[in-house]
Amino acid sequence: MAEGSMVVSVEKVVNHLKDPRVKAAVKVKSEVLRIAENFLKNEGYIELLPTILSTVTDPLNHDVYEVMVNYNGLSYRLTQSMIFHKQLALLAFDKIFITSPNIRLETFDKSTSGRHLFEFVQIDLEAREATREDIMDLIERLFVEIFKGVRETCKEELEFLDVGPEMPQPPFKKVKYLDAVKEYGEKFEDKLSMDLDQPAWLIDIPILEREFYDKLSPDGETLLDMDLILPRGYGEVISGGEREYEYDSILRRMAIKGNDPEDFEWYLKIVKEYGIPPSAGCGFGVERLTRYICGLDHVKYTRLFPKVPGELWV
Ligand code: ASN
Repeated sequence: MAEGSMVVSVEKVVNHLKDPRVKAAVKVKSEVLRIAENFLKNEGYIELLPTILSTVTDPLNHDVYEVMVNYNGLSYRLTQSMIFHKQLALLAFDKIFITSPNIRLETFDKSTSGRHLFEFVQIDLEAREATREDIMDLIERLFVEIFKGVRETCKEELEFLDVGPEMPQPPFKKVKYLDAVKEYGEKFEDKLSMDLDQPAWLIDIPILEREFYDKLSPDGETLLDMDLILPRGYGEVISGGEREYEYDSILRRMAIKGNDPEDFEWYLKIVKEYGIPPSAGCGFGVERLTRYICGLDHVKYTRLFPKVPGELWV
């Protein structure tokens, strides 16, 4: 066993299963899922089932341990996000979403962040011809719906947790990444989050701070993308943006980020030979949003079987 890793005892697992905080949070999360799925279907989004194994997955912008699954000599990866499948799915439908389990084998220093699980779920959505503004507007309306909904259907649980989640009040403030750096310094996310009392969009993220697939803005230096930052230290809950969709631009962006085109062979072949449409989308962390609504100090309380970085759970 590597240094810093830990096998969780059976007693701790059972205590977690019986923890009334966990029970309340899991009920709230179940309602968040129901409300989000209904809302998106009413907006014309088609639900896809998740892809778990894939030849291409999100390279991410931070270090995680790589997972390859060897299947009789064929190599698969575990899904870190469905970004490329979302873009390809728009060859079939105009608007799609997935309640998507992601595996990201985070480094052990993330175990105490309160925000990381190495198996988590995001509601991942994408819309053909959409702009970043369309997606921000959709999410703001969705958040109002979710908060309204859980206040009605989870009264008992929210009372038990002693939280009255504050209603989101759109439109959310927009903060440019470089302005946040000026105000709070390079590692600004926690400080910015602590200063907020409503969610805020972090926009115009510099090219090297993000993956190659978010679209370059006409300024040539920042991207047409966004994160949603929750208030009071809860931090990032959404990332998304408009996407690169032209073969040459994608290759240029891969070169800037140092991604190897060989790792994305299938995706690149389809983009080159058939084309994919312009789109925008985002994904929101279901556990992170639930943690915020429930006022909990760690996302692990939002799952019965949480995969905390560095720990072996059932
Ligand atoms: N789901 C995100 C997006 O749509 C990507 C991610 O999870 N990193 O941009």
